Amino acid sequence: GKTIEIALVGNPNCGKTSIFNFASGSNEKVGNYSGVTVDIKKSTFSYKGYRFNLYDLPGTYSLSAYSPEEIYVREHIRLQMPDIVINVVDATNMERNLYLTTQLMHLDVKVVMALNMFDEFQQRGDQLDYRHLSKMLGIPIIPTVGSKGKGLTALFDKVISVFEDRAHDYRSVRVNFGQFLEDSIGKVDDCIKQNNDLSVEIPPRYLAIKLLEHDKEYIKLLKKAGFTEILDLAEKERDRIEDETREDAETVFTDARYGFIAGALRETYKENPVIRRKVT
Ligand code: GDP
Ligand code: MG
Ligand code: K
Repeated sequence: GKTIEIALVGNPNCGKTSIFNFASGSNEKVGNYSGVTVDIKKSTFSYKGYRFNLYDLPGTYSLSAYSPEEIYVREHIRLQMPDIVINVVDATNMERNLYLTTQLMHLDVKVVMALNMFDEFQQRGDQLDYRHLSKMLGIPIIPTVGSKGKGLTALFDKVISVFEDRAHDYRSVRVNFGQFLEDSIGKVDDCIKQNNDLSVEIPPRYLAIKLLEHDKEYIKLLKKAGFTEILDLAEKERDRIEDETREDAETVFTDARYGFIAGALRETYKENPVIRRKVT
């Protein structure tokens, strides 16, 4: 049969290891990830005639270059090139969890979302039109309860169908950063594309955004490889953004991502009007 390489990606404590354990029949410890070393688990099992190679990656809130976990996850995606990323999302904490999703959307990888903690979400009585959200994100969404193994059959069926769907355009939906930022992204993106050897390894638009955000690791990588033209242009465009907005460029992009998420949730999410919870 065919082999599908799958990476579990999500915030800490969203249920990745629970899903991993249920799927693989293993007995890894669940609980807070607090190690200094980045250690990942791999499991291989058969499902409906496919061989699944499943990786349980460390929890991350973003894909910036600020922590070893974040660098590990994005390097795993860049170098291992999983066929499918399962983005595990805590349904009780959509806004924060979707931040990582907006980063995955630019990585040119096929994503299937496990809308986990769905039991807790339902107990709250909130409502989420996840089918609509799925269309807005361009990502299939399957509700799951990782700790009980619920929804995992539907999740892995979806993994197979997305894997087999050659026509599936996983680049169809992207965060639109608005004309001002898109102008800068476009220029850097074009410059990267002119260097073919670079754009095969890292999706050009994703790299353009990261360079504009002053991502230390990618800047180091490009410096080492001698791509000064790209770096100079990115710096010029970053200055333009910071002069105009009077903010740090990374903050500008972060705000734009949260703006996109807020817009998507405004259209799809309704809090239970009866129960008013205390925000902690
Ligand atoms: P990870 O950090 O993403 O690997 O998350 P874990 O799998 O370690 O889960 C964190 C905690 O959430 C554990 O106590 C799990 O038992 C619990 N958990 C995982 N999935 C669910 C779920 O769908 N519903 C509920 N109620 N708890 C869950
Ligand atoms: Mg874990
Ligand atoms: K954990």
